[in-house]
Amino acid sequence: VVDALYDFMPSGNLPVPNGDDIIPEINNLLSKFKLVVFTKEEHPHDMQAFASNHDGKKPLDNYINANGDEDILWPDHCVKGTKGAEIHNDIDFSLVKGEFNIFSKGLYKEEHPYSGFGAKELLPFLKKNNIQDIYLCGLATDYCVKETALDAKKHGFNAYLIRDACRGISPNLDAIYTELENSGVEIL
Ligand code: VGL
Repeated sequence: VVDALYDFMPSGNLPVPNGDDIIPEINNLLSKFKLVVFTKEEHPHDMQAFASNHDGKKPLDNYINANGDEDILWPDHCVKGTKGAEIHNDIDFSLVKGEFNIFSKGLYKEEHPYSGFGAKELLPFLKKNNIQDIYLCGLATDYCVKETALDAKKHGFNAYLIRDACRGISPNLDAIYTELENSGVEIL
């Protein structure tokens, strides 16, 4: 469950349209899995990916990140210790029959990983648990869910995206679904 966090909900600082529609879908899914992993972002205030930390820049402008790649500047979001960085409270953890774990990413100002595998402990954790199939949902389809799915394939897992339990920032996600399918991610 990728980044089902208050700042990505419709009233948050980086709202994903209808982002809260995924919550009942997630609650319907939680009991079906042996192991449930939630990811969350926990950014410092001085995050380089925040437009507010660049003079004269605004959200959605481009910048060159610490790796030398062009990337997008975002409004301040999921700042560590704020409500925006919390998992939505209507997600009912008690429905998980097996184990659940929470992994945090984006803890350092230089790096804004979109992928859940940006939490470095995630890959060894999944391997240790002999996981082969990863079913993905959460926010946002076109950024963090997509990158997590692509990384899952890269690391040799079977990856399935549960479409109704995701929402995207862009109103048209067709190109995202095509890119994912071309990379071997199955869209359910
Ligand atoms: C996300 C943009 C910026 C996401 C995170 O969770 O998809 N998108 N930070």
